[in-house]
Formats: sequence, C-alpha cells, structure tokens
Amino acid sequence: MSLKSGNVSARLLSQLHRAAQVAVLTGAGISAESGLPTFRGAGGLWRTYRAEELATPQAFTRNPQLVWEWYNHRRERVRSHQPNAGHYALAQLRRFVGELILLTQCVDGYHQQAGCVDAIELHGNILVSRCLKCGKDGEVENWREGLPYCACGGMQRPGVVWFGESLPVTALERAHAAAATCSVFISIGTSALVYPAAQLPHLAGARGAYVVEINPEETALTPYADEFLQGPSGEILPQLIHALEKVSS
Ligand code: BJW
Ligand code: ZN
Repeated sequence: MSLKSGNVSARLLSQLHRAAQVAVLTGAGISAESGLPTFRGAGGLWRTYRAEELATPQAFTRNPQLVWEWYNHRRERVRSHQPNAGHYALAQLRRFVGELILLTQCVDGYHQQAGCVDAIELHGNILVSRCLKCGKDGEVENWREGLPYCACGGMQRPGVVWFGESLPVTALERAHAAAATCSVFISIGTSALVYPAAQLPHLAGARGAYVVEINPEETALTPYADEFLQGPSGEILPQLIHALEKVSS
C-alpha cells in the first residue's frame, strides 16, 4: 500500500495513521473562508481599530459602548455565516486517528456546529454574555444606551478572553496535557503570535510530536514546523481527508 496521496506527504499520512493522539490548534484563519475576518493582516481592522486596542479589559472600561458595538457587529456576522469545508473536514479527521483533541482560539462555535462538539475553547465564545455582577453566563435581559444587562441588573460583557486575562483554567490544562502527550500536533489558520496558545506547538515539538502547520502564509511557527502545508484550510483539510480515505480503503 502506497501512503502517498496527492499533495499530502507520505510522512504525514504515516504519522497520522499510527498516531494514538492528535492535537489540533485552530485560529481565526480556519473561519476566513466562511467570511469571518481574521484579526491580523488584510481585512483585520474594524474601522481603524486593531484587535489589541479593543480586546482588552481597559478598552471595555474606557468605552464599553464602542467595544459592544464591535462585538455586536461580529456576532451578527457569526450568526449569518456558516462553517466551511475546513471545519467539516476536521470533524472527519477523528475517524482516522486514535484520539483527536481539538483546541481552538476561535470564538465563533463553528467547530461545534460542524460536528466537533467537544472542541476546547481557549478564548471563550462570542455568543456568550457574562454578567459583571452575578458572574453568570446568560441571556441579555435588556439593552440600555448600547449596553446589555442581566436579569439581576448587572451589566454584561462578552464571554471571551481579552489580552491580560487568564484563559479558562480547565481548557488551558487540557491544552497543555494534549501538547505533552500527542504524537502529532497540527496548527491551522493561526498567526501563532498570541500566547499562551502560541506556545502549544512548541511544547508538543519539544516532547517529540510531529508538528504540522496549515496556513496560506508563513507564520512565527513555520521555521519550527516539521511540515508546512501552504494553502487555505478549506482546501487543504478536505485533501487530507481524501488522502486518508484512499490509504485506508
Ligand atoms: C488562513 C486562511 C485560510 C487566513 N486558511 N489560514 C508571552 C510572551 C509575550 C506576551 C505574552 C506572553 N504570555 C501572555 C502574553 C500577553 C498576551 C499576548 O500573547 N500578547 C501577544 C500579542 C504578544 N496574551 C494574553 O494576554 C493572554 N492571557 C494570558 O496569557 O494571561 C496570563 C497573562 C496575562 C498577562 C501577562 C502575562 C500572562 C490572553 C490572550 C487573549 C487573546 N484574545 C483574542 C480576542 C478574543 C476575543 C475576540 O474574539 O474578540 O483572541 S486576541 C485575538 O488573537 C483572538 C485570537 O484568538 C488571537 C489569535 O489570533 P489568530 O487566531 O491567530 O488570528 P490572526 O488574525 O492573528 O491570524 C490568522 C491566520 O490565519 C493568519 O496566519 C493567516 O495567514 C491565516 N489565514 N486565511 C487558513 N483560508
Ligand atoms: Zn447577573
């Protein structure tokens, strides 16, 4: 049986074939082909603001209406768009490997919609609203002067992780554990600039995992990856699944 198939290397197919555990880390790029803008690079600006200027507790304290305007705009986009071929292909990868652990920096919930119900959200979820008074994640009771309020009367914030805030403890622990034990680590659609997520492929590589990157552009991770599959994830991931189907038939 030849393991080589199309653009997917024999080495990667054989690594996946015998992997007991595969960890995947995704970033905003995986949803680019769904029509959601990424944070950095072309189309990464909202009006004239960079993510680093809006996704902070300080920005929210200074101007919560502006920050909520940005999140409402993005929520609308998430709700009116759908997962793409890359999300669906990733959900299929589970069929071909021992265990698949999907770690995502995405806040759009598209992995779950595409069938990866156990995706681990490192940066929260944009559709969640969290009360600053009672701490509960819940429905918006009402909007006043551009701001949402909880049933308890407290103002709400988006249920995401901003710069300077800690990642959810359990999610981060699971991510570190996966990086330490996986035999293949695949980084998809992330600029690999934001920590601690950006550290994960390096941790995995240092423990001997085969590190693969899928991205149309080179990133901070590329020089350290064992394999770089250059291209959009909505094309590369279906090719990968196709190749795995061929070698296992
Ligand atoms: C395609 C494609 C296609 C396009 N197919 N690909 C260690 C060193 C230095 C700094 C730090 C450090 N540890 C912590 C920090 C501080 C900070 C940090 O990392 N700063 C850096 C900017 C230097 N990190 C934090 O503050 C984190 N908290 C933390 O560590 O707590 C403890 C602590 C606190 C304080 C000090 C020290 C420790 C929290 C980070 C939270 C990030 N939050 C955001 C916003 C989420 C909410 C929201 O959505 O609004 O998360 S910022 C934004 O960046 C978002 C993303 O998840 C994250 C990463 O971006 P991502 O996903 O990589 O997107 P892009 O746009 O950068 O890249 C897209 C990629 O897709 C590109 O490469 C394209 O080429 C590619 N692409 N089309 C495939 N079709
Ligand atoms: Zn409340």
